[in-house]
Amino acid sequence: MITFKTLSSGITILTLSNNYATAEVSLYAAQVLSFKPKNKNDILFVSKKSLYTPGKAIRGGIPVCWPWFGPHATEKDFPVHGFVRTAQWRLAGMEENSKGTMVTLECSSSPETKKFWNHDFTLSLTVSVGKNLELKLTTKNDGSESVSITDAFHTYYRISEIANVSVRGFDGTRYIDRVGERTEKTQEGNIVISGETDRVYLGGEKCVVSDPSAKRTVTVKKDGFPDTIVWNPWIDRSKAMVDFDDDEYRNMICVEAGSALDNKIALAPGASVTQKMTIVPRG
Ligand code: TA6
Repeated sequence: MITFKTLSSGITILTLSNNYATAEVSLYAAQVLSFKPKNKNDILFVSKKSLYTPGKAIRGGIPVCWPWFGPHATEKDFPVHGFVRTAQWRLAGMEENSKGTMVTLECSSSPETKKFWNHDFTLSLTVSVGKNLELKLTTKNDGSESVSITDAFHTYYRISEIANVSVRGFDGTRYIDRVGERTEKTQEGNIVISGETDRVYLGGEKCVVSDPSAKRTVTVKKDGFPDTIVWNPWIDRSKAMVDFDDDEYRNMICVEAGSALDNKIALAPGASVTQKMTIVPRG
């Protein structure tokens, strides 16, 4: 079943529910905000101080960073993580079958997007809600010149307590540490967080976020996203964010499927690329 509600700010939220799970997807930003397997707690985190205001990013769920990840390479005033996480998308399709419930949202170039990125494109996101949550992002270059993008599903997971959580799957993987001066390092063992963390892991097809206190693991599989970004703002950065409560860093971790930094995706005129992330909850 798919139902709609509109918030006082004008943002429309779709609720997708079936025998397996319930999920919420905002049409503004095409952002998945909630994924609750039947009779279980939410897998995703949204800040209680999040703004649901057109023009501002929603703090949590799965923001779509596109067509650049992080700050713009040259324009300091351009939005961080691109412009589609603050864009209105349109509903392009809905489907229900025995495996789950799907919606497809689309966003395309306009005079507004061309202020930041002077190219013609169609971006389409299919969200499938079943036992797993699957997101499929297709970028199509509608212009007559080649383009290149970086992007990410900036996924915020809800966790019981940051000190008790680990991320498996990166032992021996190189990463760029983005806290302070950028440095390249190699992961040894599981990732555990004990301070501000902002890393781009260069490789790995799948990882597992393990939260023993919540008796839960979440496996993140990806296809077409070479990188995984792991972020926790810790104490000082949490305090500096207006849309994030001071203590909330304890109950979230971002594990993001991305094609970031130097992993640019080039698209010839008329070409398209599809990238996929699947979240498999257990427990
Ligand atoms: O993905 C990690 C990151 O790029 C961090 O550097 C951090 O700033 C975070 O995203 C959040 O960015 P935002 O623009 O949503 O505040």
